[in-house]
Amino acid sequence: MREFKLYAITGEEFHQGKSLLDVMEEAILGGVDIIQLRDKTSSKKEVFEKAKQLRELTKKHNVTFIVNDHIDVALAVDADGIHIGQDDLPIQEARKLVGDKIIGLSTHHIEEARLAEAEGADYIGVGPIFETKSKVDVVDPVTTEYIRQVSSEIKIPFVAIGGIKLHNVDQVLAAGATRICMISEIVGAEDIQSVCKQFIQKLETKGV
Ligand code: TZP
Ligand code: MG
Repeated sequence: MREFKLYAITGEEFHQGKSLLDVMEEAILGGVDIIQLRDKTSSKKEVFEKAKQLRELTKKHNVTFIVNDHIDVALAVDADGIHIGQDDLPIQEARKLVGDKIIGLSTHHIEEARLAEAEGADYIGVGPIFETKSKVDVVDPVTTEYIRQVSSEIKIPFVAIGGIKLHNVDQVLAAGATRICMISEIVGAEDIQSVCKQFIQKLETKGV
């Protein structure tokens, strides 16, 4: 898959009245290089409509586009990939459906990371690093210790997620993360572009 470092996920409950497209375009202009549509409440049809719009936006800006959960929607809009969790289809089955599209998998433990790599995930999510209110069924924070484990052992790309803010991202980078993913800190920001640029600067300062 194409290299990425700043990953934004939609979270419309944080969008402060701005449209989904405006929020994600601001994030892209701020330097986000991969976006994910994550919508746990809308109907399939609504998710499809949003995915279609985001596909167009990401094409225009040459940014990678991932759909959470809905493999059929990802295929219908020709997204670049899907993101699934531990309770979704096994990787091998998802692979049969999506072919060479990107498959990302959320992991919370080194055993899950090892399995994801063995089964052919293209990248893994590593988290939640800190406490977060953005995910309802979230497990306890895995802490930056899990980042250390993954960065020393796992070869496929990984992205740190969960409760990451400008004020704590240094700990995430110090533990070995070179890719970071946020919902609320980016899409809920007053000035989204500025927040993204500050994250990019932090990544660049660490030599990423
Ligand atoms: N997966 C693990 S934590 C999380 C997801 C989707 C939520 C991250 O949201 P935030 O607002 O960046 O903490
Ligand atoms: Mg899922």
